[in-house]
Amino acid sequence: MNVGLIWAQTLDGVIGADNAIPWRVPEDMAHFKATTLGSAVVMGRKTWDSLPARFRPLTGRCNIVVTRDPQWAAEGTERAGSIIEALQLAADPSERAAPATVWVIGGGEIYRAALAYATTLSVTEVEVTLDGDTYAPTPDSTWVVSEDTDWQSSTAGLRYRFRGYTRRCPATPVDA
Ligand code: VY7
Repeated sequence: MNVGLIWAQTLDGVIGADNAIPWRVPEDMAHFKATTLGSAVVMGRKTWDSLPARFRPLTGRCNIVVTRDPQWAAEGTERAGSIIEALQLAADPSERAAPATVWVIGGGEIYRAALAYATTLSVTEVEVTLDGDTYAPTPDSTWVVSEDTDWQSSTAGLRYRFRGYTRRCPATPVDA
């Protein structure tokens, strides 16, 4: 099973402020929906809370929510106590078919914990600078850009571009 991380960020790597996305780019929401449809999505409990109630659970996707609270439950979701547990749950489902890809959809704490297990990153860069309290993880040199679009203009005014990354195998020293 492929593990992907998908996020949208400002030029400085801000992904959130006060538990919300501090810009509006409808084309990115459409890209997010099209990319994740038919997959399992893993999110942290704060990201679950940030979704407007009418959009929860995200339709057409298996919703897995990570929380340390063993009592937490919400209709249409599966609960996991850690990222590892969430990925295992996505890979070995008891009541449904295993999806080809699991998309980790946020937020900051979950992206940082999931980066080590990921094979793909889908990053939308929004051409804006603003203050936030939550940041995207930083892909290290094992990540290579596999897709890079030109800047596109949103109907909402801002420009945005899509960038895809895949992991190359880490360079290890040759035996002596
Ligand atoms: C999160 C919403 C937030 C507020 C209002 C509506 C990339 C995005 C995310 C997460 C954009 C969101 C929504 C949009 C998606 C709809 C449901 C309503 C759907 C991410 N690149 N962009 N995000 N929804 N992780 N990565 O806007 O959601 O998919 O059905």
